[in-house]
Amino acid sequence: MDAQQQKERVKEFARELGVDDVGVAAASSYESPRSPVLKSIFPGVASLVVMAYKELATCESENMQIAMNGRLDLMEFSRSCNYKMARFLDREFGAKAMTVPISYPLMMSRETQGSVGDVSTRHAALAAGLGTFGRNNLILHPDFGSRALFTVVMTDLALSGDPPLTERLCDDCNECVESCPGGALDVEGRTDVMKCLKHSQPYGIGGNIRFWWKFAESSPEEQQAMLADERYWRLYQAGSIGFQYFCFNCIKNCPAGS
Ligand code: B12
Ligand code: SF4
Ligand code: SF4
Repeated sequence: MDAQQQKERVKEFARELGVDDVGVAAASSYESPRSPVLKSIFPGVASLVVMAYKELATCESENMQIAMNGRLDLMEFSRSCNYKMARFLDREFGAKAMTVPISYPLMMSRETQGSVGDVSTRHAALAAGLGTFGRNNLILHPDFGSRALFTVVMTDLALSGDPPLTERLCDDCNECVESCPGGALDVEGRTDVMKCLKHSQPYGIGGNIRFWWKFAESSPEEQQAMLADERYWRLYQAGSIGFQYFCFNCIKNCPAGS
């Protein structure tokens, strides 16, 4: 089997898994200036298999439990697809493979502020021809627009890469910018991470630290009241499921996609 036939076999397997779209990139065409160099993670990496998943309509719900549950469903499904794809590459071609998740685990430190992925799945999707950047700094997929999420399987198998898309899929309607509650998209080409986090993850690490700081300085009566407060209960849930998003505006309000 040549590199082209191997790629077709890999794509066929991805579709059998139920993945919505799949693309392949040569590792050398991945460019993400702020993320670590791929070879520092996987010295033999030759190709990236990038899988795309359509976000469910749950992201449109004002009920944030239902909205997040759709994302959790997608994350669980994509984790299984990643594992199966990695095992397939090993079984079928004797190739080494390493998986990259939708989001977590992520390098957490004050320096990176939990905002730099070890492998940027957006830049991998761009290199694999699965979409192009929009005004919301997300990759717009030709069919799913902003409602597309990506996982990556890195492999030492040299597969033939897909051509990058050249079409601009964003029509600059500005809906994403106007509906962002924190003004995180005001500067073109840059998401203000802190402004986004404040609204999209109010019970994330910042909220957690503030809560426990205040708790430590409070009297026993105040502490009791704090533990009975909805804020603590929400922090508890966000922590136990990993994290919880409370904003999907820049994806749900984007009209791109067919
Ligand atoms: C950490 C993280 C976050 C952090 C920080 C994001 C950040 N730094 O931009 C926070 C919590 C703020 C966040 C928010 C969101 N995230 Co997030 N996040 C990630 C994660 C895990 C890493 C991102 C990363 O590596 N950033 C660091 C480097 C690579 O980014 P960067 O160099 O700053 O890149 C920016 C610029 O270089 C610029 N850029 C680069 N090239 C080009 C080219 C052009 C033409 C333009 C205009 C811009 C541009 O755009 C980038 C974004 O600002 C990725 C998954 C992953 N492993 O990649 C998901 C990911 C980016 N998130 C995703 C989503 C959906 C969201 C949210 C909508 C939250 C939600 N409710 O789901 C918001 C959207 C925010 C937004 N509009 O930008 C998806 C996006 C899917 C897509 N279609 O693109 C990803 C890819 C998850 C996935 N695996 O699918 N996220
Ligand atoms: S997720 Fe919400 S807060 Fe973050 S950039 Fe998108 S619209 Fe703004
Ligand atoms: S909402 Fe409009 S401006 Fe924003 S990314 Fe989508 S098409 Fe582009």
